[in-house]
Amino acid sequence: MKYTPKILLLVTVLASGLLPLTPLRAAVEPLVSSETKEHKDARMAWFRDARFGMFIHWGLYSVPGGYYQGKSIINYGEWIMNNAKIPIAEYAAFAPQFNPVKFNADEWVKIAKDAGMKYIVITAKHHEGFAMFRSKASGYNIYDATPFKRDPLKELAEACRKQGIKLGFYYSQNLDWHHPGGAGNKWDPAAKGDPDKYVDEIVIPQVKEILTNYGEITVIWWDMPGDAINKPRADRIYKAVMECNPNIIMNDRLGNGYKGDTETPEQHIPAQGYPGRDWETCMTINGTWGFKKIEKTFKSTETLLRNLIDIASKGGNYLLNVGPDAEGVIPAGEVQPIAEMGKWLRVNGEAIYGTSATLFGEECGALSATEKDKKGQPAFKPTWDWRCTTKPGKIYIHILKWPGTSFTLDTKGKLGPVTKAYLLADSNKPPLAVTQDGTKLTVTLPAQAPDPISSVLVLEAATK
Ligand code: H79
Repeated sequence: MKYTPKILLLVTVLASGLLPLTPLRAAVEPLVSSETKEHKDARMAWFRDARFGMFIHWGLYSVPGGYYQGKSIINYGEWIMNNAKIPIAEYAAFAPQFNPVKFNADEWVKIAKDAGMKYIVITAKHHEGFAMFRSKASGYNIYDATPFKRDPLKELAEACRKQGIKLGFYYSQNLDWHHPGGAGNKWDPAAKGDPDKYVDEIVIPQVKEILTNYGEITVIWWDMPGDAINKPRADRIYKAVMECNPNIIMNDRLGNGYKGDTETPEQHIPAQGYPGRDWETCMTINGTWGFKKIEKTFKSTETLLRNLIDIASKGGNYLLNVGPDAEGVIPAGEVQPIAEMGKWLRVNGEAIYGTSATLFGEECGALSATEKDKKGQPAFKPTWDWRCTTKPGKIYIHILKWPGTSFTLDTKGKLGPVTKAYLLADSNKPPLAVTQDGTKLTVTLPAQAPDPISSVLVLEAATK
């Protein structure tokens, strides 16, 4: 069926159910400030509850898997075309070799779900320019240019809907090393072209395809703004997105002053989060986003869980990446630690999902007096004793370093009398002894931590 954009907009708004019909977000973002706080809160609610999502980088780059002409190419696997300066025609010859017959959307979604992730963001098109969906706008796509002849995004969208996981799409709007007029390819003259034509004939039609052919898409994740996206082009792209789904969550990487809904720190966790802004740290489990055969070292469950807890304590989300291979299999080294995270979340998820940031902040660490970071600013030195998240009437202390038989906290006057204290991991949750002396709170703990990575102490008290 073919819908006109106006009808589509109405259908999307009606289908989104709980959100009020007006005011919609304006067609050009600087006017978005007219959106009421209530509307924005309703639009962001699922994202704020989710806290943990799966990023999937999957593209043609999984075929070379980090190798070109028998040599291992340094840096990110999805950047191989650029890093090895592979000519367009030669790179496109990976397409006939791409036949990921082991791809199983239900399995991928189950891996995310078992890990405790609430949403998936997958690369619909990365900088290489290859669409991972059936596209009428460009034949350079997985359905038309490979022997696979399937649309993985369609299968993923169906699996997500079945299993209750939200789906978002990453789309590289500026860098496109394949299509003429896209930015970034300075090594092959065939990339030269008119950026307006590129935006109007590739970006906008493809964005409309991914936002209308796959059911409700909840996130649009731009990346690497730059040359090809001047202000009028950014405005046209944004307008197209709003026509497709005015309730979508958009990140801060479209370019040209578009702030979007989310800050997107990459490969790091900011010292204090972004007070007053929604945010999401995206991070790899190994050293690459896109699959590389050479990558055999993966972050530990402990590191990943601490990151998730740290991020939640600062009010953010963790978008953790997996990079499936050319057969469509997510590397076991990535599945294993996230499955362990899921185990922890099944016991302790109450202290992560739908929580708000810490009442304190100093427990996260401090700026170094001597060391500088890459930008020459005082380096932030995290400490890993405990973190705090909150819900109305409850304070969760994530104890990372078990203190022995008692936990002491300076409440700084931020909570009222504690009416009950217990450990989330204790199945029958026997109350723990609590003493409060002014702002000094002491909780008696068992000698051994229930969980070697993090045990959650729940304090029931009013917060101020
Ligand atoms: O999609 C993932 C990355 O490919 C993309 N953003 C995430 C989510 C990203 N690519 N690059 N960057 C972010 C930062 C820039 C890195 C660069 Fe480089 C330094 C580009 C060129 C020099 C890394 C090193 C890539 C090639 C060499």
